[in-house]
Amino acid sequence: MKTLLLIDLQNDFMPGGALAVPGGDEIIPVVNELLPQFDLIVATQDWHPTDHGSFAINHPGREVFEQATLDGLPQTLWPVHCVQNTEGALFAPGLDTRRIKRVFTKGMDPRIDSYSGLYDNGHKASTGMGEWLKTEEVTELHVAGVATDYCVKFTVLDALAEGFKVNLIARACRGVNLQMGDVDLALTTMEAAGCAII
Ligand code: VGL
Ligand code: ZN
Repeated sequence: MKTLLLIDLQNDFMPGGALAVPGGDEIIPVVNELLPQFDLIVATQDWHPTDHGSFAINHPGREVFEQATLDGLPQTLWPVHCVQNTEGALFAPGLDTRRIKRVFTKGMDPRIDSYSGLYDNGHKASTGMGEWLKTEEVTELHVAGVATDYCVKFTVLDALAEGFKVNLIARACRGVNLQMGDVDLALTTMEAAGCAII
């Protein structure tokens, strides 16, 4: 089963969204064009409650993009984004979702963030994605989506650690680059961990 994993292609990560990823909309047509090459398409959705601990607004006196601590882990404080059942959490309207077989939501526990599509940032709870892919006898993944330096990176690293062969489709990914060079660093980190950047 040639498998494509789409990370967080949601309105809030598109230009004009609450946590816009520069050029995020440019990859939608690229992804649509890739779909026919795959037998199985799986997606993640960032899916936060309003009281989520990654939102700066839930840390009185703290600002967006500051560093904080959440559940004992370093945490970037984000604008309110991808709140469950809101417009911003929906898949980008141009994305052809018809062949997405499963969607795995993440980030529902207010006490911890979940960049990876497989586990929360503390590796305490699984989303079920890795287990499900294994029951489907998937051994290799192609990954596309946003953000290269957050959810894409941590999904790739967890998938590699779970024993999947992972290919990152670079032209179908975009990053935040909160600090200059973050995307390049993410690519280097994924490659060093065994991911093929294609
Ligand atoms: C993401 C920051 C916060 C992502 C999600 O999809 O990369 N980044 N929540
Ligand atoms: Zn989030």
